[in-house]
Amino acid sequence: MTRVIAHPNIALIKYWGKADGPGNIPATPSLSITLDTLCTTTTVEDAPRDEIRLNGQVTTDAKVAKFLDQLRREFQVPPLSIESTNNFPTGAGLASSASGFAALITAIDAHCGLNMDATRRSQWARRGSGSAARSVFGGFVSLQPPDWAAQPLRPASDWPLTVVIAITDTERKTVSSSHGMERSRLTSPYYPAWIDSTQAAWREGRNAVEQRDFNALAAIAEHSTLAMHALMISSRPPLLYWNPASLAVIHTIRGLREAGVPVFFTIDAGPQVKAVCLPEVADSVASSLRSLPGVVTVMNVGLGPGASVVDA
Ligand code: 2P0
Repeated sequence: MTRVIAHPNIALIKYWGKADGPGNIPATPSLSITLDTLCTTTTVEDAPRDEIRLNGQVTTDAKVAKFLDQLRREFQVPPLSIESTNNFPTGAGLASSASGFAALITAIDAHCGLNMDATRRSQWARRGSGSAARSVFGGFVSLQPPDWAAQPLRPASDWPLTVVIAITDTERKTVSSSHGMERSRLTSPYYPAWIDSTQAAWREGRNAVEQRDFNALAAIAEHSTLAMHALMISSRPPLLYWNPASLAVIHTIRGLREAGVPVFFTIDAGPQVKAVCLPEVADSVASSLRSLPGVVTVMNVGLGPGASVVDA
């Protein structure tokens, strides 16, 4: 039996769209922060046949089945019982597939003695889910060409930030990210502009992280979020993930920053809004967001480590 913990990550420079061809290669580079507190715990053990349990329920997950098929084309992997539990809502824009696949490949690698280094694990995690490549590492992480393995930029301890997560809906999303990306690629008139502009945004984000320049990171991260959602909204049919509470949170965060509070927002393929801030303002940001109508829960989380084996 091998048990692994991995944390979700939040992209500050977003990935939305895939390159042509195999390997689940993103069309654009991205940059993220790995969280603490929220986690996926995955346990694998030998079994007579594959069995997957997610949050206590037996499931037939097509993405996991495809992942195992691909892995078995290159490695000796026996039938496995895989049990994966999230301590946060699954499939609701909180990056459960990122922590999920980072945990899964780390657990299988350790359990079956595949001898992968972190770079190889990141590339394999990416095949399961693009954003999962980044959850193999902690702190500030970049995912870029040419090898499309994630690279750690700075450990969490180098630049402590707090992420105040405003949950506005805990339902599973109705369109998966993979389908949403394909829809945007095929139907949005803005898709070419998105592809053209993301390289420069990624470089700007990387420089801001290298220099620990909060205001520069705030400006480019909010721009990346809004550009991605403009792309989503301009798809046909539209991918409109925000609800009224999401918009109220955006306006509140913008108002706080105009008043000098070091905080910015980021939003993924769901209605939750994450407020990234310096730790000293986190409690006051959280109480501003908690009082907004439609905000169900607010959680403060820090930056955390990469995927690791906790029990073998
Ligand atoms: C990201 N997202 O960079 C972006 C921002 C959501 C919005 O990566 O198809 O689950 O499995 O590669 O990684 C979510 O998509 O998609 C995602 P697949 P994934 O974090």
